[in-house]
Amino acid sequence: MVVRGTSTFAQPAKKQLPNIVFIIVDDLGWRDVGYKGNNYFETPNIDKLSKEGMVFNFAYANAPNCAPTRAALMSGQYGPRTGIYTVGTSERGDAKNRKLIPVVNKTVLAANEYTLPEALKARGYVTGMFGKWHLGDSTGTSPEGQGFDVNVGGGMAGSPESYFSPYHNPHIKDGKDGEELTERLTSEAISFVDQNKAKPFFLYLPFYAVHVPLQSTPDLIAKYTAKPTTEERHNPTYAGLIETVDTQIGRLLTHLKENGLTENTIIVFTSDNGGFWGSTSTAPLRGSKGMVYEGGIRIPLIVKWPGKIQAGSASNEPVLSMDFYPTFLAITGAKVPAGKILDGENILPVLNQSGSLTKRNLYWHVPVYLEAPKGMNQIWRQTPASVVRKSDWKLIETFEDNTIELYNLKEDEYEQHNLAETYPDKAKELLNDLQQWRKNLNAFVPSQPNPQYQAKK
Ligand SMILES: [Ca+2]
Repeated sequence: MVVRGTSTFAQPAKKQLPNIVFIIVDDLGWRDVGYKGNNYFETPNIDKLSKEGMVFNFAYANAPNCAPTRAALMSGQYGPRTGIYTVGTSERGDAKNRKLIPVVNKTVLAANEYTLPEALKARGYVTGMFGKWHLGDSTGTSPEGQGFDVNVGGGMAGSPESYFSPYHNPHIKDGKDGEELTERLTSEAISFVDQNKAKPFFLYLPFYAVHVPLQSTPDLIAKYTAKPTTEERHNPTYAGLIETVDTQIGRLLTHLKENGLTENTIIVFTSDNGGFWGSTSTAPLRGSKGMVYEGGIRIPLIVKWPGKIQAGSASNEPVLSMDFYPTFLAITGAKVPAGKILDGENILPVLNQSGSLTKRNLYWHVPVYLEAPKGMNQIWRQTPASVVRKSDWKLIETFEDNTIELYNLKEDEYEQHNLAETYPDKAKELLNDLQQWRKNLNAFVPSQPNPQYQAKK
């Protein structure tokens, strides 16, 4: 019998909806954290978080660099739908070295894109972002235009001009000289929590750290200069940046605890691409930021939700940045307009260990050129390519010479043995999947020769 006037709905009341805190550290490599066995960098707060939630061993960024991953996170879609494939122009490097004409890249997420913060806001969430946006800076495409009630620091910039005030950032008022940016963004986030703790809130905390320019305080640089280093991890300034991020995450989590918000808050900790070659090492994975090998796309990921996600658990399920959009819809009951396409999958069954995901392929489409950083001793980090991961298999199709690489990630996590000729049927199967996926999404494939190209003699 239904009694009128009493609440018998399964849908949680708005004040019972879980808060969401989404922390994304820029360019943080998959092993730049203590809980992954790194003993040069010190991340005690992040390590503690890893014991309180679920750690993902095969979390992937949607792209090997910043803007396209953020576009996927906010839109819930693959690159061919948003048109955001890279940072800035796709015609990086020297024209005479580019065999093909790459895709024309978009740098702004379309104003009419129904974003994750818009969906959560419509569900009754207060939404705030503190840090790097990188997806637009005009009416409709700024953080405010895409669903954030509060924005501190977010515009088109992909990196800070300085980690110390004055920041020269039009979206954040300078503090006293020498104030540190990561600490300031965290203070702003804490104020946001204080002002909105009675309501459900979505706190998006995309730190500018640990992206270049590498800057830290003299005491932290001195501390890490004095530490024994390894061949791969030797940059004390980068280590200082990481420690500052960790300290500030600890401060935020303590603040949530002191305000009784720990139990009803989901915490996500992740990165937007693999570690940057100039700052850190992704070894023993192959490649680094900007490349489609595992080192360029594998990222740390922890999700904590007391009572719902088992503390100290781990998952080998491959997941992508864009999976959080449908996951948060499932958790909160937020809705999207009819016709809105979401390419990701709700990973709640993995998080609460109630089931498994569909047998899906993961795709990356990078029809762009990305030059190698100075000192890397190669021309390109990445030439136009496409990738599919199917179960333990990963196929990379590179368009300049139509080369195919096939790796078995279970046997060969470090992508050392190209099995394309050993298993031609498997290569064909994955290539067919990849080509069909590109066709379904009407993805641009570079094929026009670049008239400026000069073949090497
Ligand atoms: Ca990045």
